[in-house]
Amino acid sequence: MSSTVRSVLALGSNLGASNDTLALAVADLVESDHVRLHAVSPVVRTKPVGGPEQPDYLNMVIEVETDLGPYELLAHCQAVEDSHLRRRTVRWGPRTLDVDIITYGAWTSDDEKLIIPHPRAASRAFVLQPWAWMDAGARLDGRSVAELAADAEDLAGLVPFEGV
Ligand code: PH2
Ligand code: MG
Ligand code: MG
Repeated sequence: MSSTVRSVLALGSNLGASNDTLALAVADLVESDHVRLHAVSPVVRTKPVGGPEQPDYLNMVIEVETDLGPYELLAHCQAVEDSHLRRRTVRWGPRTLDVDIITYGAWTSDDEKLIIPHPRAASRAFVLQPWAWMDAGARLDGRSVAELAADAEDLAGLVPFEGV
């Protein structure tokens, strides 16, 4: 890989064998010659935020190093979602696998297809808390990710994943 960027990806699943799906998805994401795994967070169990009544989620974040452009990385994440039978029906509805790009280096975008940093990440403990555990010095929107996590409304519904 020539010129590379560090990117934080958030993974979530609340349908099917979620822990297996997350593990396979991380492997699928970094199997590409264009993506290297840099860091992995713990897995957390979280109460659903928004959407219809649905099962609890398992969430985690990873940091990758990539020479893919942001839209290429988005297509790669969506291909991994599709390979885990992701269906896009209900917004914020239950899903086998969600892979969201949270940050892509220092790059920012307001494009409707790809908003970076992720527009809701700064208020979501299910992204922020595993991220803070993975990288204690991480910052988002000029604030510490650990501090943002402490302020997030959904923090109370988050527990470390203790197995099935
Ligand atoms: N993803 C959503 C909506 N709500 N809630 C939790 N706990 N975890 C998620 O990953 C999640 C959510 C939309 O992507
Ligand atoms: Mg999402
Ligand atoms: Mg998504």
